[in-house]
Amino acid sequence: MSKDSILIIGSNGQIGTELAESLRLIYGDDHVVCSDLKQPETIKGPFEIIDILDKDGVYSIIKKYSITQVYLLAALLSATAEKNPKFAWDLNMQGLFNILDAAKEGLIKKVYWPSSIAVFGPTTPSVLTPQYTIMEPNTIYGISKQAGERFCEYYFQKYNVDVRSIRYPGLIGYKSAPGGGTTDYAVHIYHEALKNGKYTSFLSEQTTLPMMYMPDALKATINLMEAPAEKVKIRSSYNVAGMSFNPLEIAESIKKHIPNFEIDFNPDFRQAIADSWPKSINDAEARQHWGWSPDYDLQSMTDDMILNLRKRMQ
Ligand code: NAD
Ligand code: AKB
Repeated sequence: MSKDSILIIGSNGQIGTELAESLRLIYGDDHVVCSDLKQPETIKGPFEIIDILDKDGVYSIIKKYSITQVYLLAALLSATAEKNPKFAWDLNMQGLFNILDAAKEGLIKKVYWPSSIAVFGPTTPSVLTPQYTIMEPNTIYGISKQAGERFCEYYFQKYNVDVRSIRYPGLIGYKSAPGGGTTDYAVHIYHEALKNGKYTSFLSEQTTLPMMYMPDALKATINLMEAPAEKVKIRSSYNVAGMSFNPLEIAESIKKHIPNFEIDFNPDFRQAIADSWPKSINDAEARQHWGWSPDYDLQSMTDDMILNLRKRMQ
């Protein structure tokens, strides 16, 4: 049994719900403490109410459970952040500082903090966007993620903090609902296809974005966290790619299961956010440094989503 004890902050969200399950399989229920602003409907292992902005509260939970690793997932995502930019900046940045400082002070040994493809902006080359390129994000979410990446690297270089990060694309899964992002349509579309046979997309038909199926995101996250430190050569955040598609293409993949499925389009404010992001990602460094490769493409993800959502709806 590993001696590590893990704290997930923001564990009720889209990633946290599934990450907690995966980490508990590896480390055991008692070694993975979940935490969020509110209690979830069902609690399987240790759970604590934590507000990431309450530094003393966070530190006391870290001490209570002798936590060695923190996965910091609490944040406002792109669409929600645009509605409350000042609060999004405060939450996304101060939350990160509280955990980086805990590591700097020797309270914890390892930190996971997710970045996003939102660090890229309209001036970034949008096809096969490389690890190192122009980064001029024009959303508050992207600005906070870019600043967060710089601070992760700074804390690694100055204070030897073992912080690891991935620039997730849009994530898609059947176990949990997305929490206010621009890529959320690619989750909603499956639910609406199965319930109503039709979906109105808030992004236009040709909006191609990088996406990833949740099992691949969990694999990337855990592989990066378990990689020997010398293999983690990038301490800002790693590009990782899964697949790229637009609303029309995901609809086509759904039609293989639901032939009468209909999609129409009514773009809203999220269109401008999506238009500022890459269409596809070059993840050569993640592949070379710690052996990343995805298992799912669009059709195999759709097959699995439909199969599992159908089971859940029975
Ligand atoms: P989510 O919105 O589904 O979950 C975030 C969780 O954080 C929620 O349960 C929320 O209650 C909690 N939270 C909010 N404020 C908090 C606070 N003050 N203290 C404690 N908890 C708080 O988000 P997610 O999709 O699970 O994303 C998790 C992380 O991954 C975020 O940093 C996000 O930017 C990043 N990310 C997600 C995606 C994606 O597609 N889901 C893509 C790229 C990056
Ligand atoms: C969002 O759309 O905000 C997230 C992300 C890509 O960071 N899914």
